[in-house]
Amino acid sequence: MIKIAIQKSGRLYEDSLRLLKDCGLSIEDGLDTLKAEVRNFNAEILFLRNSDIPQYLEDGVADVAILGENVLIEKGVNIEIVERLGFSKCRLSVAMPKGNEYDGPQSLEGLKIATSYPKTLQGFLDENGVTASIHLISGSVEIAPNIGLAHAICDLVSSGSTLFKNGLEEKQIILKSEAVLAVNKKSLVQFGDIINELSFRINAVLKARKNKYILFNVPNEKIAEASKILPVLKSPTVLPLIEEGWSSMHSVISDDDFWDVIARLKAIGAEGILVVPIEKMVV
Ligand code: PRT
Repeated sequence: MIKIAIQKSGRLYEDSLRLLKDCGLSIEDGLDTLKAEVRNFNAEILFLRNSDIPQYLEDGVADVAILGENVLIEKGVNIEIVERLGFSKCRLSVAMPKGNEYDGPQSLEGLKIATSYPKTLQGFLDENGVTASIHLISGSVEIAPNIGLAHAICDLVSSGSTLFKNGLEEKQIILKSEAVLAVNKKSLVQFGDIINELSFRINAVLKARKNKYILFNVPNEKIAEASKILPVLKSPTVLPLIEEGWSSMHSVISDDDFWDVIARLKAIGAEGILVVPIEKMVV
């Protein structure tokens, strides 16, 4: 049985649980807040603090985990990332009070920078040959410049509204992060089959989320043109309609191409365009 760690509560919790459930794992909603059984998969779920997960992975308490890549990098553990999961996206950035000049990393020379990510920040400073003093704070980093504790901060940013509210400007992105599926390398040897099965299912769910199934009708003479518009997996399915001279075409399109493809199909005379979500996608 493998032990899968996810965040106990916080930004990653709901998306992590939903992903595992979409992969068909039937997770007991028991009273135990530390772990839950999975009825139909050879696994157990451990609910842990996101920031503690790297250590639990490294110690082999958990075999696999869903966690923020930023904490893996900060802890510097030797853990393998198997999948990037596309949620909880953020960046670790240096920010300074509005109006402060910033002409690159050298502008941080001699400054005091408050952060909860000292190792990642130190790595960035070293790479750029900058000497600055790092002030470790565990929460509410963004108030540090306003209370005179630091000249700059290095913290996670997603919408940017926390920086804005505190009169700070994002000056330098140090790291881009998202939720990842990470695995202890020893567990990969011991439980390779189960972990590969989990990774395969996650892949199928993520691909499905990024794509839509599209169906539409076109005059037969437009089939070739419509095929060129569709960025298809192989080639589109074409079925004759009862109405003489018309066909129905089916294909898969990515969310990124969606509006562009629809507009171009309409322009060549496609009608009755239906777009349907895909539950799982195995290619
Ligand atoms: O206690 P535990 O260790 O489980 O979690 P936590 O309380 O330390 O973290 P939590 O739940 O807040 O975040 C968990 C993970 O979510 C982080 O490690 C990141 O991988 C990811 N994530 C994504 C974020 C953000 N976006 C984010 N915006 N984590 C924190 N923030 C904070 C940031 O620190 C700042 O205070 O949100 C504020 C900025 O947000 P914006 O939208 O105003 O820019």
